[in-house]
Amino acid sequence: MPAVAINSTRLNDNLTALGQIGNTDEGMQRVAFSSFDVAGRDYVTELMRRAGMTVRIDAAGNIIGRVEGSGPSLPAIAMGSHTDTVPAGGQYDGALGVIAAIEVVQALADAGQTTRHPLEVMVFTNEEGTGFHRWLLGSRAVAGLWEAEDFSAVHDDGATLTSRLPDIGGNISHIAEARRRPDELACYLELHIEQGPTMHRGGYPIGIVTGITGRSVYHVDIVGEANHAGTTPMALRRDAMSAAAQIALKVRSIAGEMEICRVGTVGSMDVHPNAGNVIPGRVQMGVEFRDERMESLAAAEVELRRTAEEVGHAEQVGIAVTAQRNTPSVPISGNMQQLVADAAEVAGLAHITMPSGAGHDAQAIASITPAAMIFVPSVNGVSHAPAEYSTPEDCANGAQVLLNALLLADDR
Ligand code: HGY
Ligand code: MN
Ligand code: MN
Repeated sequence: MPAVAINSTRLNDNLTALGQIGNTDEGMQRVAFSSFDVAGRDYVTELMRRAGMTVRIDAAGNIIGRVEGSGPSLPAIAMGSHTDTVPAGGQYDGALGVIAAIEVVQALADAGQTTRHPLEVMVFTNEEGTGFHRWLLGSRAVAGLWEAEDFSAVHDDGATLTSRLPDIGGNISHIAEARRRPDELACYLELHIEQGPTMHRGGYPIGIVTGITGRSVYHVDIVGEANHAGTTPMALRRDAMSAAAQIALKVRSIAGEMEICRVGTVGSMDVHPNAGNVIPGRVQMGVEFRDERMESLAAAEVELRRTAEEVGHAEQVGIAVTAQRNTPSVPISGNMQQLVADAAEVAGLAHITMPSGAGHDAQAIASITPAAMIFVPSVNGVSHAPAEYSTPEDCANGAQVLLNALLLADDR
């Protein structure tokens, strides 16, 4: 099939328009299941219809757009990503992959080109896991990877997932119907911003992802004794905050000086009663480790639990470490990497192979069909923050490589 060009102006205009939905002075608040999320879903659904797709919502609330192919019943080539953002997030994480996938279908329609394979664009529910702490929620439903903790998930605000799924057109009692069989899909392609500094620093316009990181997440609950900050002698304190501080520093050293795993983060902390003149009686922390090697994540967990034991005794506080989720790392196959390299060559763009330190829907979908990821640079490597930015040219390059990869896959 002759080369087809994406429309860079239309791509970037649509990306900018989506970026206004949920944009506040604290960054993007288009968090899953919020009214901003629903507005963003409505917007991309309209773009999908305009591109000639039939659109349906599956039981997990995933938005599935589809155009038929010219060939006899072939499996679909799927593209996609997510439109939900982290709180105070950026305008490109997820959004670029969705808008570019729609642009690819629109550009083919404008060129009067029909691929042999049917095409599907998938917008996955709650990729970030915000609120329910169950990330890749929609893509894991498509891959048949839901666990008991997904069905019983309760939002930080107390609402059950059962009650919230209908807000985005889902229905938890029919989740099994969201599962796609491997023979329904030929492959899955996801364009995403790098969310790190490598490509921007190295001047590479295209990244070929070699693998997607593993991630282990823990809830650490520290119970000490609330008491008066002014009258309680230091030796008599059972201070949950000083225990939390020691654990937070240990998480950094597990990934830093000790180099047990690639990265470690304490991203959330709830202090009770959170008053300046009260010794905290309780602190709840979110801890996560990431590494491509699952044995490194296991070693990090051993060290975290050992530290909790030690600090618990020293501070006379109770510390409960609960494993919330363990997501396996996923390698991208050589021939799917080659597909992206060939697509970049067609576009005349330099490229670099690299692992993904961020998690992605592709790591769920890879369990049912061959998957590939295409990266474009994040300026200064910033992501999950309002300063997240990718240039219109880089976004257009990524969308063109996505289209080229789709056409190559269609021929193969
Ligand atoms: O956290 C991540 O890696 C992704 O942005 N959900
Ligand atoms: Mn993200
Ligand atoms: Mn993302």
